[in-house]
Amino acid sequence: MRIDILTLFPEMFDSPLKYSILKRAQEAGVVKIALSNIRDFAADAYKKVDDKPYGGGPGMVMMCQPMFDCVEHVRRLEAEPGRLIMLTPQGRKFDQSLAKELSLEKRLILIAGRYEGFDERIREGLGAEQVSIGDYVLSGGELGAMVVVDAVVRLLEGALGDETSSDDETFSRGLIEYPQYTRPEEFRGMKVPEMLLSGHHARIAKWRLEQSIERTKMWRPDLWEEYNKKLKDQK
Ligand code: 6GU
Repeated sequence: MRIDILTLFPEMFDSPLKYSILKRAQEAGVVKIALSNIRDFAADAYKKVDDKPYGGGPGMVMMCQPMFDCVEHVRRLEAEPGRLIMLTPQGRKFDQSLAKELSLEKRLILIAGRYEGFDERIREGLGAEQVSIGDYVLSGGELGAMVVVDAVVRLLEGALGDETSSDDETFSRGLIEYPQYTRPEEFRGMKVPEMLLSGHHARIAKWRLEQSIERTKMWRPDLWEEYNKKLKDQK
């Protein structure tokens, strides 16, 4: 997969892309991540990328021209046009199923905005989708883009180590994860559940599923409702 990230602050991505799974996935050639600075496409000597909103109001709005030029430039770098996504609080809520969906694409182009927002013609004229990472306002789309990149890349074939798999974890089945323990068997009087020391793989699997169900009911009743609706629909 190729991921282009268009931003006014490419340096913000240096550190998140440098560690662990994202680092290994890039080194292994599972993903290529290319950063473009929107400001490089500003047309005037002041490198202006934002301007006052028509009709008045607070803040500044991202201008069309640098954004169109930047998108058209990165598009020309590869034959694959890619799926164009603007990160904005108005977008479709990002979740594991959207992460899965995006992980099937050959290319993503992510636009991280700043200021009060984008000129509406950017979305319209470029045919961009909008994605939000949750119902709160961030000061820019960069953190949203990082969240999307992380959640998508770890789903790509070969991104996780051989023995780890993303099939089994929280959300992939619509349930949250069962409790995990590692050594020692007892820490400050707190014991690892007997069951996990039993070596009965089938019983352990059953226990874990029960735990997942109990925890989902307790901590994420919204997911539990969703899970039951899906089960019903399948029948
Ligand atoms: Cl993707 N961007 C901004 N600026 N705010 C957000 C967001 C994205 N997702 C939630 N809030």
